Amino acid sequence: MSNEDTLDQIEVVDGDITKQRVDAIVNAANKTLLGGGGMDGAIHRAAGPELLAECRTLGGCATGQAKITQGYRLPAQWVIHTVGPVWRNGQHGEDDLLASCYRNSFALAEQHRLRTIAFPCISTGVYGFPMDRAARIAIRETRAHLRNSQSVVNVILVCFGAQAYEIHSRALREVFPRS
Ligand code: AR6
Repeated sequence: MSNEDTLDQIEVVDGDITKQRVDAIVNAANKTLLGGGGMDGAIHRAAGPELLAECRTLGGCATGQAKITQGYRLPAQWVIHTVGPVWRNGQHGEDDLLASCYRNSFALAEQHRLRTIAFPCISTGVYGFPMDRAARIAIRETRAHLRNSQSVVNVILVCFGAQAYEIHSRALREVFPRS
């Protein structure tokens, strides 16, 4: 398999996740799944109160796991809620837990036969995960999934701002070196 195998199925954009026209957007939530600040709050505001009502029925979510709801007033039909790890010092399983967020989100996308999915930079805001390290994990997991995917064909990594976009573009070139 060439080094660039699934590169054309991954798009890094600078944008707002609530605006993405995809089958599912991923929400970087907290364990309660009852909303929060940052992007979580923006997703709930854009989706409308029905999203919180459905989230109340889910009983929360453990770190590294994922749960799915409808998207209500969002352009995306579904929201996959995942709970990223809080960064401590990197010695508390943070890398594996972040990788699990991507794997479990992809697993739900496959179960629902979704084709397009947009991820935010999970854990890199309030939860403090170093963005460069998180970006390499996000891209590595995306590449691994696309190589064996049954349903998902396009993945958008949504960066909020120019700096996040630059970091992810660089990480993409690292994970897919030109042969
Ligand atoms: N679209 C895309 N990315 C965004 C948006 C947006 N509209 N808004 C912010 N970001 P964070 P976390 C970026 O803090 O670190 C919530 O309160 C932001 O710049 O939203 O996983 C939850 O309820 C950053 O790079 O998520 C949890 O309590 C990235 O999204 C907690 O925050 C993630 O930032 C989760 O913290």
